[in-house]
Amino acid sequence: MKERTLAIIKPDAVKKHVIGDIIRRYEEAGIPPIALKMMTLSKDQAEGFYAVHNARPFFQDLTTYMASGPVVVLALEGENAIKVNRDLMGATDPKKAETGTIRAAHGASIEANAVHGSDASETAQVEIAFFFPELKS
Ligand code: IDP
Ligand code: MG
Repeated sequence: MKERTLAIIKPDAVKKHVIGDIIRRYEEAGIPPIALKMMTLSKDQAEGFYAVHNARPFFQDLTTYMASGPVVVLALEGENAIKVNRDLMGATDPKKAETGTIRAAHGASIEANAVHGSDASETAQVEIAFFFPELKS
């Protein structure tokens, strides 16, 4: 099924100059971007985006980190885009991520782990609307 997912190239990956490598992986996996923008999140935007995690002990660190520098936000589209992207990303902790995944290649730590990807179709819809309200299904 053709579907959409939201990805974010996080500040650590932007600083490492691997935007191009990461977008190439999306394209080669059949989930090219249909919308993208580079921006620096405010702390408020980062907290809004990660609101589901607001009870987690790392919430303050995570949202400070996500607002620490430019990110690239992308809406990706393709067959099974949500799962295809989660498989491309690898495990949350780059040390546990499978060889060949984005996080294994570029993640610096469990927090600065190179990319975000929606985890289910409901969250994908909410997350795409958060950054691309103009994008209609
Ligand atoms: P995911 O990005 O693989 O879906 P989530 O559990 O949804 O992982 O966590 C959201 C983000 O919060 C992670 O990508 C990572 O940046 C950060 N994070 C998750 N667990 C930890 C932790 O134990 N310490 C610090 N940051 C974490
Ligand atoms: Mg998640």
